[in-house]
Amino acid sequence: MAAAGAFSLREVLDAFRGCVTERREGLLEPCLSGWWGLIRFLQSLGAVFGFISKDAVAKVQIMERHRRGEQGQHYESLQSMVEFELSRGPAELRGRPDSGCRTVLRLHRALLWLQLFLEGLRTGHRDSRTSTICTDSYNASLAKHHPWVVRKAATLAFCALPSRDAFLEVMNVGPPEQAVDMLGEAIPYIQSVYGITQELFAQHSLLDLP
Ligand code: 1PX
Repeated sequence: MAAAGAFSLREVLDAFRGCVTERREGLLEPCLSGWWGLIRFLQSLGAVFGFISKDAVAKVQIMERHRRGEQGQHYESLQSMVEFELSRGPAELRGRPDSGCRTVLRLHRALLWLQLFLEGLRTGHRDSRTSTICTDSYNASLAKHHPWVVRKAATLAFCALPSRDAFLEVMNVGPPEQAVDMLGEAIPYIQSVYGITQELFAQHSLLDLP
């Protein structure tokens, strides 16, 4: 159990539990709070990850601006956001670098990385290298959307990751076995957020927004 007030990854991953409603709607606010927690965790891992957290912060802030803006009511759920942004016409949507759909798509792709990475951590051996798990998850997900220079910088940063057991330790969920159990509980929620977003974006042909 994490000490009171200490940062624990459990609360972060728990935030993703509240993202999908019974009607399979994706709620934006709990997702964004989950993202803030992940970003804080990433920042605690050191300055080498600064360029990654900076990009994630920028994207979460774009989404918060939409949610707090004049059209905020349309940004309550992923479904209402897609409907609203599509209603403005596909040209407008494809031409906007700060559209909600495009921004969510970037975070959505990163969520696939997270899912694979957490699953790799969960099922890895005690002495597995976190950097290898991270690189494999990255190559199987986000890497195909990134240019060479970003791939290179990301892969270099991954080398700074601590060993698997030390990593499970900094998650601050208790001893490694307890952290592994927590991951087993949390991963399905992340999969569910990923699944509904993938389905929604595929249905509206939004999976390749530039
Ligand atoms: C228990 C483990 C928890 C670990 C938490 C770590 C949270 C990581 C959050 C990463 C979010 C990354 C968002 C990236 C979005 C993206 O693809 N952006 C690119 C495209 O954006 P654009 O607007 O130009 O279309 C952008 O070019 C990205 C630049 C930065 C590099 C992104 C590398 C992503 C690597 C995956 C995360 C690695 C974290 C490793 C630490 C465990």
